[in-house]
Amino acid sequence: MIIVASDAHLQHNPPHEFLDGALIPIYETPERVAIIRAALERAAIGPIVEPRVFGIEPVRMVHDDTYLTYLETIYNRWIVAGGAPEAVIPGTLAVRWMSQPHDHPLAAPGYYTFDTCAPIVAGTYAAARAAADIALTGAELLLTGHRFAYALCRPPGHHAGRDLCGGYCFLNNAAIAAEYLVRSAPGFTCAILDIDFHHGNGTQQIFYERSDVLFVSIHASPSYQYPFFLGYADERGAGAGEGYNFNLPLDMGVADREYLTALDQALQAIADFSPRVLIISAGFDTFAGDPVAAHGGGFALSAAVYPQIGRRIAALHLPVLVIQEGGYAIEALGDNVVALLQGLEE
Ligand code: SP5
Ligand code: ZN
Repeated sequence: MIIVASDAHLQHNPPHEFLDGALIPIYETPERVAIIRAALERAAIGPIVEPRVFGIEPVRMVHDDTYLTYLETIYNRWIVAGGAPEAVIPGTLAVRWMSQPHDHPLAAPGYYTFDTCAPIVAGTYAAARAAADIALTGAELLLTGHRFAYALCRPPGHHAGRDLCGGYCFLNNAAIAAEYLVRSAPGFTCAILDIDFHHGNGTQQIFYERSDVLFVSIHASPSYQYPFFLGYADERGAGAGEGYNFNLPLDMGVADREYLTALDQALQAIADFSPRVLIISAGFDTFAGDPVAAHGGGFALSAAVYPQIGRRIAALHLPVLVIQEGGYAIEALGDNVVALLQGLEE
């Protein structure tokens, strides 16, 4: 298993997020990557390689130019306009009947952000671009014949839409990799299986009207969990994409057995689609006691479930790119990542 990682994420280190009405130290920290890397090295999972630099084009295939310019420039513009230097966090949000585009540095964050948990600092855009390069490098490894690759992306991506950031996500790494793969040859297809605790609202939006990328997500039901406003079972895709979006929302407190039942349903849908490659949006906030999932009610998965998830995914006999998303139970995060990857390779 080849691992793709870099230190570029260190530039993205906001001090806080505004979570459920409280300004708190951010859960999505650089330490997450350090802990995962240490566990990968300890377990000797495979060589760790630096990402190749792909440039902006594959990113533009997923995200709007105006949004990319926003991400690249907002921190400096925000500071000049009097915004707090700690991080860009929107105050006024563009919603429903008041959603005119706005370019004022203190207003634009409310147009391009859907929550208060995606703080932007000076290095955020560079870090997010490096994470996209990590995912793209993983995709390229599959195209050159590798069966498995692991993209250690930070910041994560699955909440980011075409022109929206939120939930610690700025660029949708999995979507950028999927788009790159399906463009690599005519008729190429890709499935994305999202096993982060939270619904991958951004990935769903990006591919909602597409039949070449199947999106399947297992997550806490939006009836009680973030991102609340998307991720229900009746969202099945639209237009040409009808039938190519599959959500499996689960109840609070779900444990290994129920989770694996949902996983088997997800894997059956992927087998029926029969894609050329599979991308896993791999979050580990499904783990019992994850502190972010605990806000509102989490799952109760044990450490023993992650190798089983890996084994069941591997049984599809597809090339697999694992892309890192969430996971905030720091003490267990590295071991859980290793467990999933070892299960895949068994
Ligand atoms: C990549 C990733 O895992 N992002 C997760 C971001 C979640 N942040 C917000 C969580 C808010 C939970 N509040 C729920 C309260 C329900 N009563
Ligand atoms: Zn998550």
